[in-house]
Amino acid sequence: MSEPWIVENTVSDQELTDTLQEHGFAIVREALAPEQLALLYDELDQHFAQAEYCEGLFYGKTTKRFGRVLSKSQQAQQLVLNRFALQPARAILGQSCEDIQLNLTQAIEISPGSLSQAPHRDQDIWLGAAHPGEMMLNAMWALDDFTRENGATLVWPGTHRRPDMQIPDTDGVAAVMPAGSLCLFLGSTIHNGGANWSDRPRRGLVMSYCLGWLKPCENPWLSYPPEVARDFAPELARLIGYRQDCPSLNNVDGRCPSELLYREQPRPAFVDKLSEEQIAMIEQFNEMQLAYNSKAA
Ligand SMILES: O=C(O)CCC(=O)C(=O)O
Repeated sequence: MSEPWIVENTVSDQELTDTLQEHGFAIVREALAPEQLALLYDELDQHFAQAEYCEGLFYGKTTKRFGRVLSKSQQAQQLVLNRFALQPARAILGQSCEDIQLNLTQAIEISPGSLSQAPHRDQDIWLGAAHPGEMMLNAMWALDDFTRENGATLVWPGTHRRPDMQIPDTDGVAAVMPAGSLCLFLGSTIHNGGANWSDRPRRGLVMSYCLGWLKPCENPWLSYPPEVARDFAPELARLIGYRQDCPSLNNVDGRCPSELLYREQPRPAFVDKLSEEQIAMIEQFNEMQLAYNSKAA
């Protein structure tokens, strides 16, 4: 019998989001068409070959990683917008922000002989942030078949409900899935990269989404400056930070950063973006001032 966190690629957005929230993770089998996977693999292959091994206990000395993936692969740009990742991200994270954003893009190759990574929760990168809701959603795209032997991501179901991080005393569930499948896991879910006991590397691509008001892990504007982001789909450009949230978060000289991409004639700077409640409060305050001034005159 199939595990309850595994769904087919015919799943509805709602069912996928519910599965993810129930278990802290969900696997969409064969989320990519074979042709799309082949193109993605080809685009990333040379970058994996050139990438250096990481340093340190956490990243692992027998693991290769690289970021700035959207500049290296057009297919990867489409993955960010893929409905299986983006819709649950919007449904879950969108409850706590005006708009969500891309947290990082990271390609990961685990070499044969690698030990399991330390179990962790990705949301702990924002040390000390006490937010009651979810802060992050990761989409791990399997570029190779993920197996128990070759280092499939390990996930601890239900750990997204724990108030704090503890090293689990049980085995994690291996996200076993064919290449082209997707493992979604919340930033609050304990997981790690598995040990690779096979004789071939295991490649995966992580696209991570987070609340729009957090500092993203991968600096989006230096990774994708305006001359690069201009060629991205407008929705993708928004996700990497070319947007302004109410009232003025993320502005450039009082204007929305998207104007750096598309507008030859800039709009006026420092234009209010207020909620109806804020407008009503300011109007009331101004009426009070006028009444006071007319009495004093
Ligand atoms: O490679 C994987 O399967 C997961 C890696 C991971 O969780 C991480 O590096 O934070």
